[in-house]
Amino acid sequence: MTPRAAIVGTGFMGATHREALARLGVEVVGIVGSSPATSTYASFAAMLADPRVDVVHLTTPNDLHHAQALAVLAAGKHCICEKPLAMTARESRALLDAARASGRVHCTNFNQRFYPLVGHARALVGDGQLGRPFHAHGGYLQDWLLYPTDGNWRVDAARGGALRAFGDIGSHWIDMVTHVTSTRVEAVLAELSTFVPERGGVAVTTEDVAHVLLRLSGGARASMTVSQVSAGRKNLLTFEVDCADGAVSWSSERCDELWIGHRDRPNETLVKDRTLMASPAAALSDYPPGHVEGFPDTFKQLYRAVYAAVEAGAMPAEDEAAFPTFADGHRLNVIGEAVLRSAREERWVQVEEIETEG
Ligand code: NAI
Ligand code: SOE
Repeated sequence: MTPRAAIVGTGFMGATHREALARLGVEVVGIVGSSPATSTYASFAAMLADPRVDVVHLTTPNDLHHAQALAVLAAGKHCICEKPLAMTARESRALLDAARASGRVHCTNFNQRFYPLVGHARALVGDGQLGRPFHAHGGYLQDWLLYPTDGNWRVDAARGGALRAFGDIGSHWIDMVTHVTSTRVEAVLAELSTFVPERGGVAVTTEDVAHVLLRLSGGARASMTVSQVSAGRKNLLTFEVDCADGAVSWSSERCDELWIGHRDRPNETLVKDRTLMASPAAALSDYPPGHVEGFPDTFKQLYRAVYAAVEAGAMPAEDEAAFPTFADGHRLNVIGEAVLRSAREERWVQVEEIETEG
């Protein structure tokens, strides 16, 4: 039987998840909003008690993820939770443990790695066609919090987490780059800056900008710039990976192009064309060449992978899953705490240092 879904949250992501599920033909049997007017259920608990619901999508503000995801798993449902998975590494560890114990399918919503040409970049690096990865650089820039009059629950540490720009968008960059290079972050050196110290008369404690140096497994290095105060940059996610025999570079503003750099011959630009792309990246493209597949398509591709596991009836081994799991979400929370400590103590912090503290 085709699995059925319920969605918690009716904002930007609630609508985006719903649209992606509609495109896949997954029935959404109900919605839980923050008020009766936006809900089809009497309560969150009533949704959990509904036997028709197989998979719950959590698209609520960050401070609600931990309690809601625990309840979803305890109710025996599969869980797709928006990023960041939790407010702290302690919370995300508890979620990962609960998810593993439940045997249910668990996913952290790092959708952006599902752009077709990001998948192709991973295939090129993974196949060794470009040689050993030396270093990655790039970032995630936005401008929607440029002015002191701009505000959102994300700015409030109690709702969004102690890290804001890094947790909100830097987490996507790290997920994407470690996915492309098949590496893990081992250590970080971070500087966090708050350039707009007050919003709506309230002092801001979360960062507008994060500059982070990263040591990756296998010896590669990375640097990232994350900002929510970069005028004109609406939602620019970029990376370049420079390898021993070539390079790849991608930008969300030109998401259907992949730049492939060479030393001894002209550089190439691959325009998305599934007939020219390696499997499994080719399967991330449903549209013919020249027909852009963008941000909303990444959600569709992510849920196709997750629902295939749900239909198969078992959570795949986490390192073989075709989608980001709670283990990936937890890892990002751990890296986030390393970033926070590094910025506060002005030193390199090993990710292991945070992990071993539990
Ligand atoms: P939003 O503010 O647009 O929507 C949040 C929704 O949650 C609102 O409809 C609000 O009424 C509802 N809500 C609040 N408390 C609730 C409760 N107790 N029960 C049910 N609903 C409740 O926020 P947005 O942008 O949709 O972000 C939600 C989450 O999605 C965040 O964790 C954010 O980091 C993540 N996100 C992920 C994106 C991605 O690309 N993967 C993009 C945007 C957000
Ligand atoms: C706001 O910064 C936001 O909606 C993030 O929350 C998302 O994760 C990112 O994909 C787009 O920007």
